[in-house]
Amino acid sequence: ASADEWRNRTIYQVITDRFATSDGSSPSCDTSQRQYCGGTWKGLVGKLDYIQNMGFDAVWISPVVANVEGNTTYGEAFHGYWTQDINSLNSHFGTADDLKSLSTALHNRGMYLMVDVVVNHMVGTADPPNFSAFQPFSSQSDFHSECFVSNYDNQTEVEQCWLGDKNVPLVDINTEDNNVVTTMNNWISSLVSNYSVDGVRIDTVKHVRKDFWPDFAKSAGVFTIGEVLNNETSYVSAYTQVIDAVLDYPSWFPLVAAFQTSNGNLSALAATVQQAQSSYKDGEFMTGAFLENHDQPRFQSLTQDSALVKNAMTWPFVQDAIPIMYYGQEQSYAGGADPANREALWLSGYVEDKPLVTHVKTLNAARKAAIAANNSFLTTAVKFPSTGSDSTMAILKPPMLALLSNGGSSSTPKWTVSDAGFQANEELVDVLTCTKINADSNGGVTVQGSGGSPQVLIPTSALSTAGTTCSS
Ligand code: ABC
Ligand code: CA
Repeated sequence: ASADEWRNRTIYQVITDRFATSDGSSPSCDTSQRQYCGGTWKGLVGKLDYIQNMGFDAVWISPVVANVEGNTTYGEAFHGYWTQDINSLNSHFGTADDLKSLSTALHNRGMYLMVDVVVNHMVGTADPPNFSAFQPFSSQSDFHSECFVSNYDNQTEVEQCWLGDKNVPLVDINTEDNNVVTTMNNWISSLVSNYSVDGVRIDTVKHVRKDFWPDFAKSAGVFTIGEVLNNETSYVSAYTQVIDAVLDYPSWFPLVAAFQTSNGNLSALAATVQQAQSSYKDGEFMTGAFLENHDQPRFQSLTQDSALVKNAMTWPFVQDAIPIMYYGQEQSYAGGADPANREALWLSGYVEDKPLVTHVKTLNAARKAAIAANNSFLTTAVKFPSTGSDSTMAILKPPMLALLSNGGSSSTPKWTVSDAGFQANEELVDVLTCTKINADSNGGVTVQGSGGSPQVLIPTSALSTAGTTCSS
């Protein structure tokens, strides 16, 4: 699928090993041990109802190729990022037919498959690594010579030295070599066609020279979204020129900071978004917005305040980017830094009758309704009208007006938005509670909240066309 076809999607991110087992069993899974816990592609197929019931229409799975086998200083390669052979699949997750069945099962539901891929490195278990264990790059000359990245301000070092350490070196592929380039381009093209992949998440993008990426993305032939782990829009911006999209790390940092305490700075979040809107190739539209992922402590390890959690979770669904949610957030998983943030989802019982499952389901439905009601919703950049207070924030993307606050559960937020762009006296509904209010005679709103909860206002008329939440 093309970048344009991904715009209206919302993505559920899973680590295959931790999402679902083939037979639906629930083996124990101690994250601190960093071992394979038993999740498979077949298991995922069996749990697509759970994902689709929340309203997601795309699934991002962890890397699929064969990895380092056995134990290392940092455990086993259950996460899939320790490639040894790009031409074989990781048999812990199933067979080629299983992966094809996953792709087919998703497509039968109108959902997309996104696969995570690593180009930057192969992974060794000793120093120097055993180059002959790598496929198809099995000679030392296929790699940059050994040096570990230590100065992230030196871009040449970032691109040509190695990540990891001497215990588990991420042996840096020589992506300046023409044979390597051709092999990688052919590989991504086959991977996408063999498994009918709809989109590709590219790992460690900033660790490969920028001009490697356009041909690689073209060879993939589908939507590409890259990981550039940096908090500066000015740094990340350059990568929006070479692949379709980037994960929106620059706004992730202020997002977490804004909502993890009542002292968080909401205007810093808005300011970062505005910088990205004006400096990225397609503004914020071609980015992926997320609150959590497999590399960062879960948000609920930072705060347990249910109102702060709901506000922060709302953000990715009400702004310009493609929303991405990391599995387990809906079950209130609260693991800290890697590896604690990679809990097995089966231990939750996949219970659907839970507040955050309902919350995300409603947010997905509201987004769908907004898309249906305004055919320029997906290309209209969000604005941040003033609200009259530092602890509240308004996000306007017609026909949707999201009202967030970071006062927490014991606060009673109030938003006064004089220029919300609604019709005079128009009837609106907060889709999170199905409570109705009316715009004022200027199309603005004054909203008194409770319990620190966010609100997502949409005109009743927009909801009824979509025949969805709160419409009866
Ligand atoms: C393993 C263990 C860890 C242990 C580590 C040494 O080894 O699990 O507990 O601490 C995979 C696995 C990991 C594994 C690693 C290394 O491999 O998933 O569990 O860690 O063996 C991607 C993936 C990630 C994956 C890899 C490797 C890359 O999403 O899951 O990890 O294929 C860098 C890379 C980034 C990478 C990330 C983990 O490391 O750039 O692509 N993610 C600074 C640097 C960043 C750097 C980051 C790491 O530190 O600039 O480049 O990311 O912590 C902001 C700045 C940022 C700064 C942050 C901290 O602050 O703007 O630049 O980031 O203000
Ligand atoms: Ca590199």
